[in-house]
Amino acid sequence: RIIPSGQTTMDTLFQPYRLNDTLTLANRFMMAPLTRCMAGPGLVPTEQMAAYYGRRADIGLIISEATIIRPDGQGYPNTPGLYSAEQIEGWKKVTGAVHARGGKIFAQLWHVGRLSHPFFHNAEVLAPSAVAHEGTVPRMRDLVYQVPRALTESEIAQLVEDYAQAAANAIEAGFDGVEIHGANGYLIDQFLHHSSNLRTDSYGGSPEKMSRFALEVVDAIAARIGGDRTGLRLSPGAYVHLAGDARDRAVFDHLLAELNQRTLAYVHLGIFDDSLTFDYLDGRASDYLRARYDGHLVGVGNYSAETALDAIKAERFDLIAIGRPLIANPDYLAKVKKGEALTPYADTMLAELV
Ligand code: FNR
Ligand code: 8K6
Repeated sequence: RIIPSGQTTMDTLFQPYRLNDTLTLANRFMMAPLTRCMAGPGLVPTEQMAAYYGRRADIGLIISEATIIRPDGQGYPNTPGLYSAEQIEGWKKVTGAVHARGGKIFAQLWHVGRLSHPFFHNAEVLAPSAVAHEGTVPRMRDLVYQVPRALTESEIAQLVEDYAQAAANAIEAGFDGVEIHGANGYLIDQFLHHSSNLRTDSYGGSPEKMSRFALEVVDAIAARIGGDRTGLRLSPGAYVHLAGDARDRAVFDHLLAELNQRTLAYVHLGIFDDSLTFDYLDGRASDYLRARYDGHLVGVGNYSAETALDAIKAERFDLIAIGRPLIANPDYLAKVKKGEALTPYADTMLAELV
């Protein structure tokens, strides 16, 4: 019998993948975190969200939509939270639906920093430095981003504690772990880039100091729930919400060397298209991470199952996160397995949780 070569090689993606002693995934696919702005009153996850995630439970590891750790971390309407008892109860429906179908799910922990707006919480907008992001909140064009107030060191300590508490809440809500959102120009990333971090105290001014907040969050969460249940998303190449600077490279060089001294579940690139190249990274952000990070690396950004397989065979990364195709195809995995055509993604699909 002749086995079509495409099918046998595709098997690589469908084999179980061991992350660590705690977690073995059913396959190498992850669902990329996808903000859907569909949480209910009190930013509580809904039954519809539980059904939406449950339909995708065949994916090796689902990363939830970004979920705010406290009210002033919000930057978009109806994004879910993980700081109230009601939110924890709501998430139990989601994790229950995924686990009932044999799946695994991490919560992505989020604080948007300077990309917040008092419209959402009536509080101050806080960030590493008093530097505004120029522009307006997407889909809420009347809301102009403000000049944030620079965090004090004691406020930073409180934030670290709030991340750790949200991680503990995630475990209480039944999540298998958390992914720290350190990417895409949000709070943690704002510390890691020179254009948004002008501090001269122990959180800015050198690669070590600029990395400090990210590492404190990693360490506090790992101490609370275990490094084996903790992932981290990073955008070493600035491509959205902040400007890149050639000096940022030294920050990520330092951060990744420090991460190699720790045990995490994985590092996940944050990007929309992995064909993007960055002068100061000498190419693609994924290749830069691969060269410096020793642990499991998750690739993402405009990949099909076929191009992901090629990249994994070339050892460019270990796992593949799929975003937009999974919005359009709840049955993505079954379709790929059978070689069926996928429904193309369109932005209009964001209006509904299919
Ligand atoms: C995203 N992305 C994203 N990233 C993240 O870290 N947290 C999030 O909540 C979101 N939300 C989000 C919403 C929507 C509607 C889109 C399209 C994207 C980025 C996402 O995880 C992924 O990196 C990109 O979509 C690229 O992967 P695909 O879509 O090309 O497979
Ligand atoms: C290049 C854009 C970078 C965006 C970063 C990720 C944030 C995602 C925000 C997506 C918003 C989706 C809103 C859906 C609302 C539907 C309302 C009908």
